[in-house]
Amino acid sequence: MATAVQENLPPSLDSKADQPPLFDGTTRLYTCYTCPFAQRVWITRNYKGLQDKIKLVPLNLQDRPAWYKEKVYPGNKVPALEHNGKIIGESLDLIKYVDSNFEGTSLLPNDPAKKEFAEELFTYTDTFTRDVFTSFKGDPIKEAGPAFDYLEKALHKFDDGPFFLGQFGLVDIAYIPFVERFQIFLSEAFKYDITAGRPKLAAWIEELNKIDGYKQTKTDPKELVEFYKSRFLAQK
Ligand SMILES: N[C@@H](CCC(=O)N[C@@H](CS)C(=O)NCC(=O)O)C(=O)O
Repeated sequence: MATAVQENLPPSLDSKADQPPLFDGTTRLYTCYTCPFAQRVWITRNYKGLQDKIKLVPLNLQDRPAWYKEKVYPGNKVPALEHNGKIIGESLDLIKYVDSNFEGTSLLPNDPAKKEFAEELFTYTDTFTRDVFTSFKGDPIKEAGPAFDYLEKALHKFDDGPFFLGQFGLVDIAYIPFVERFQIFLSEAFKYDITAGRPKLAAWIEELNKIDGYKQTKTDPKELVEFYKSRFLAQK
């Protein structure tokens, strides 16, 4: 596994940047370094050792190039993947797509009980993020608790490893970009430690932080706190 590759990350493209060639046979991940959805695909790519197969094309979302919506992805969001003459979006679809269409360690289990639980957890991601984001406007200690308890309980289900399905895989990748941000912000803005009284969640985060393919994708905590403060706490 080529997970220890330390990449020089390319600079983000803004509205003045030229469009990279489209459909020239290169596989490109249109991304943004601070986007948690795009981070899911970035981790998958890194962990599978696909740094040379999938080229990062980071965008500055605040000053987005017009060609992105017009020529590349009408949805105008990141992530999007250019592969085999097509553009594909949606992070949860993309992590599964990258896992099954490229070489490298498979990140979904074969065991039917684990497969079923994986789908349940993929489905819960939107509820999880919505509930926690909503709590920022109220009392997160009370209102976000159940969402983190759900994860704690889920982490108890399989005991053959510290990850959701025992071994590291796509379910962990789906959650970690959000849990990373929530942990930083809840601690900084509300003095709320999401791992207190949740030993499985604490161990899960600790184990993830040993994975190079993830470490390289982590967001800048200071920038995140400023961004979330302005977005969620400004009118309080
Ligand atoms: N459901 C999409 C959400 C992607 C998304 O919302 N990305 C944000 C950045 S974090 C974006 O591109 N926002 C730009 C916009 O909405 O104009 C996914 O899972 O890929």
